[in-house]
Amino acid sequence: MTTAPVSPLSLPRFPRDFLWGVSTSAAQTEGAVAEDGRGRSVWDVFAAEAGRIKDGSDARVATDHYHRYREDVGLLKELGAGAYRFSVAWPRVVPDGDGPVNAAGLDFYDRLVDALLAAGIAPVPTLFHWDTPQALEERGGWLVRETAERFAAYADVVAERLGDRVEHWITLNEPAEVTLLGYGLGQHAPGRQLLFEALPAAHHQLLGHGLAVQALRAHGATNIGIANSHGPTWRASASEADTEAADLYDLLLNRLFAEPVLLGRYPDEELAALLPGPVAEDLKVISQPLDRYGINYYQPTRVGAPGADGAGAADFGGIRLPPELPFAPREIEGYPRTDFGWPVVPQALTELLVTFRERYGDRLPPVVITENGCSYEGIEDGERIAFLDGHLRALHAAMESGVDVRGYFVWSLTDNFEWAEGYARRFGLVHVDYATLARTPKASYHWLRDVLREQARR
Ligand code: IFM
Repeated sequence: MTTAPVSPLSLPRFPRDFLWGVSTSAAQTEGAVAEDGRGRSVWDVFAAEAGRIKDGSDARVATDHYHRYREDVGLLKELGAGAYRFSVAWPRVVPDGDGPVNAAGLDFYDRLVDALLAAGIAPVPTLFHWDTPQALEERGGWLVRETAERFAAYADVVAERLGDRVEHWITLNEPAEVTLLGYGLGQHAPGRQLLFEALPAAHHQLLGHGLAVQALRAHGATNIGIANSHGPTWRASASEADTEAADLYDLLLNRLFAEPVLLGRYPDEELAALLPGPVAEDLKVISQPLDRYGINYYQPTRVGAPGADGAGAADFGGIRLPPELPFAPREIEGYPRTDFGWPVVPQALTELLVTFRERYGDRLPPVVITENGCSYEGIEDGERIAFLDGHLRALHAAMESGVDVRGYFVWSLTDNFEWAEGYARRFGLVHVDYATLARTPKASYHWLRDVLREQARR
């Protein structure tokens, strides 16, 4: 795809105190998986199994952020980022998920936070971005309640160490993907294929979120959010069957993760009845007030009933759905696509935000877009510039129509380990040569730097 140059000067003006940031995660960037006492994560184990990662790679080195974080902080500073969302690797801090704390692991985040603050960048740690300690997985992982409790204990340890300097906290990243891809379909770690029996993993992550909020509050935290992945669900047609299928998909991927947090209830009673434990009591913990609601937005999804013409012809950006599910993906036509095959639909971000405001009203805290980005090859990445420009305009349109949005984080700072896709998908503003680990800012990095300068000047 070729794109015309988009001037950084032509974007509408965002509020002065708008938080401009960039997101990454530990498992995708840090590497150093066996250093300084880090324990094993489910992703270490999963990636070591033949056939799990499409290019046969793993994240033992990744972008070597663990050793090169100062260079990465330098890139953030030169970019003009106001905030850096990274994740803390649970197995680096509590190697077995339970038991002794690894002081050397905590020291790394201590150094990173100090380096960010010295560069004038707000640290935004995410406590869980998919790297469950393997030892906990062997005791049932997120399928069991104990993992939520261990997560809260770990949150307490991190808050104790970093809480004097960190203002913004995120508990979980995308519990929907962990549930669907990790426990439902087995395409991500821990590789379980439980279909609807994966639902306890959703409940226990949400409970872990609520318990972690309590732990963070006990340390005085005043800016806490969750990063949920959301996107509009478009029905394949107005037929009853397609409408039902799309509604179910929307319920499972959007409402199942938003409503316990925002409304204190599950969107469907039959579904809630499948969940383990004292669900009504747990929902009180899960729905404590948040200061921010993080949304990771990438694309809308078009869904219809299975079995009809065209059903199953599409996949969800590399994710294969088994035919026995009661919904099936359909192609979204008429839009450009990223190299990952994801449709580029900026206006769906406006639609999503307006829908959330209409659905949840004043139960929706101020929103932060905690991830948005695209995978393209090349350093002259005009397509990424067009993507970011389009999505920032769509975000601004939602704000103009009254949605309270306080920040926007690009996924991602550097190219990195894209889970089951390995290193084949490049989401970075900065190119990484995986043979030398050299970082080279792409055209989109320079463009965003100019956008941020221009926004700060106005
Ligand atoms: O790389 C991932 C990230 O870890 C979670 N959100 C989506 C990104 C792109 O697939």
